[in-house]
Amino acid sequence: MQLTFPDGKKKTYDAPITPLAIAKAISSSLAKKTVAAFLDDTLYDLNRPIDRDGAIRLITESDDEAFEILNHSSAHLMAQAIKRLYPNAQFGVGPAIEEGFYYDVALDESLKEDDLLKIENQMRKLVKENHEMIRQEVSREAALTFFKDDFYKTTLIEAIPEGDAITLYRQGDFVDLCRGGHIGFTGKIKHFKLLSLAGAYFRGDSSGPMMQRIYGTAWFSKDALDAHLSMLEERKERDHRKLGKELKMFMLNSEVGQGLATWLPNGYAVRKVLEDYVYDQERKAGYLHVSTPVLGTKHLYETSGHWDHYQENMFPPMEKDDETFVLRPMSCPHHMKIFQSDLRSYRDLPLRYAEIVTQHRYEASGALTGLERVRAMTLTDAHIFVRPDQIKEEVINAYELIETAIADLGLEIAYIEFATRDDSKSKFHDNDRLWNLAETILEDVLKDAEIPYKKVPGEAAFYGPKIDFQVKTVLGHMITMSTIQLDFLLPERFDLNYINASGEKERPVVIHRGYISTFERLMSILLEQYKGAFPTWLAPVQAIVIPVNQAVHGEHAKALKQHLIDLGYRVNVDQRDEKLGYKIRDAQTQKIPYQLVIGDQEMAEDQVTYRQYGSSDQHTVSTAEFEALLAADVARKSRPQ
Ligand code: TSB
Ligand code: ZN
Repeated sequence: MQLTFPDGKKKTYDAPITPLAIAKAISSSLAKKTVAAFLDDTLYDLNRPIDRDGAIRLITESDDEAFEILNHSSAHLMAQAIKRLYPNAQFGVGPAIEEGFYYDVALDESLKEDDLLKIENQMRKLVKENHEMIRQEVSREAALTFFKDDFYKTTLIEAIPEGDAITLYRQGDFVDLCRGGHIGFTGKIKHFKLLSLAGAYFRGDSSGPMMQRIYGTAWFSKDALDAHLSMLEERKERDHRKLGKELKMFMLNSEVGQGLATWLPNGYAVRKVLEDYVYDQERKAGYLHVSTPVLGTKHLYETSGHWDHYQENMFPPMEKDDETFVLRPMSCPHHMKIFQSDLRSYRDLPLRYAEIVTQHRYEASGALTGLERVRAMTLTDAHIFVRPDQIKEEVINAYELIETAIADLGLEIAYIEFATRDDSKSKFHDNDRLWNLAETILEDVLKDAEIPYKKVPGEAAFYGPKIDFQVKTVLGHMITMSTIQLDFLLPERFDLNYINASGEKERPVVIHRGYISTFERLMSILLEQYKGAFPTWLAPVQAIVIPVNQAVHGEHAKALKQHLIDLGYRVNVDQRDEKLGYKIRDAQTQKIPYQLVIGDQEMAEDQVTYRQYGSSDQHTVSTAEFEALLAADVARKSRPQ
């Protein structure tokens, strides 16, 4: 048997050899770090003998694949521990996931957080016992016989395609059905933690039994585990749902309805700044603002094709008198009607209609997440009607407008997704000529403008391909924010025309543009990004005036507050009869950017003593100086100082 190593060297062996033995022969430190191996494209467990020729690549702890192997093995380790503690336990699936692993368990009793510690301790015992994880290939019949009393595993075995190998893994007294890719010995799993419990349907099927899912995570070093755990802590702290509640930004209430967010005064203050920003930037960039209804006739949405291709995301129709209405999931058809409402000449184009659009989409209840994915949303939308020769310039204009906004918001574009169609027929309109045209043009624009992108087939809108701007939140979570979509279909379905230079009718092309997403999604991103401590231009309350002594300085403080409000700032005054220190701490909890303390000197000299959020430094300046400083802070938006 001959193995070829990545450096091209070949070695001959006279007997089957495990990846561990191969590593040991090279060095003992390599053996310690080796996790498994690839023989050509087949993954070999650390202790699975290799008995044929091929290209060998050892996987060590620092390789991308290693984390998955460790975590998959940890799921087995956890199952073994559970089986020891609860001999009647049965198991569904237990895969490695992006940040760890889980296993679905069927138990008579329902587990509590405390039980996780118990299971974890049992796992540590099994690590000490250092069981070898032994792979065994078996026939379908043998597998079914082995698991004959186990509904879950027999169901899983039956789902394995005919002809595929079936393998069992044994570690001590515990045997599991598994495709493999293991670390060979329980003793190699050292740094892990069980994290949480959830309910999960067996194989995700809501008509089947409900199981208990246990999540955990395993790492190769204590430092890596600790770092991950503190990241999880930080993520909890930054969760926009938690922050939104604490800072009284928005409300999600089941009586109002699932996925229907209510903006409270603080949240709306932020949203209004963003609305004004959008309006202003668009006005400067030549957009025309319009306003259209949240309902339309079902017929309007049949004409556009939404009814055929987007119906599952729409709320059901409403009938009244002789008309049938739908709540709009998008505004495009309304904007098509605006274009159609007048005679258009080639000189009128591009025509850029922008609107802050409230729209409704039926999202599955399981998909709803705080403000990030809702059912009623307000989009910073636009539809740009162009001549074919204007497509490129307008896509680039839209791109630049979005790029500026993302920077103004202090966010970063992680990457651009170029979403095209795939062959799933019902999702996309079926005019191949228009599809190919739109995809080619959009891709050419991206290439010409040297905008790097990632192609994702199947993610296009039903009417055309799009480029989606993916933003990465501080926690590493990717989220679609802005979008530019190229559409040849809707102009055709609405029979839109303009008169060209030779007096003939021509078809315009539409660019759909989502500017800074919906306010709901954007708010979720911003809350997490800033941990609720908004930069001054966005903060719901930008400054709070705090009199040292309410009886003496209260009136002056109130007048200063009103003066700053009149200048256009959002300012409060704290007129409670509380100690100064208490009021300052309270302002800090509300994450107000500026605290302005007014005492005798400030009152006499027309000064303020200010302190910024997160700092204990105090500065005494004239009121006029403070105003200039505030103006400069607001003007730079979220860009660094
Ligand atoms: C840009 N017709 C186009 C429009 O002209 C359109 O609606 N495109 S979209 O379907 O991609 O949606 C635009 C943006 O809305 C998305 O990029 C995303 O940022 C945001 N969005 C989509 N669904 C939701 C949702 N359920 N909750 C919150 N925001 C959403
Ligand atoms: Zn649209």
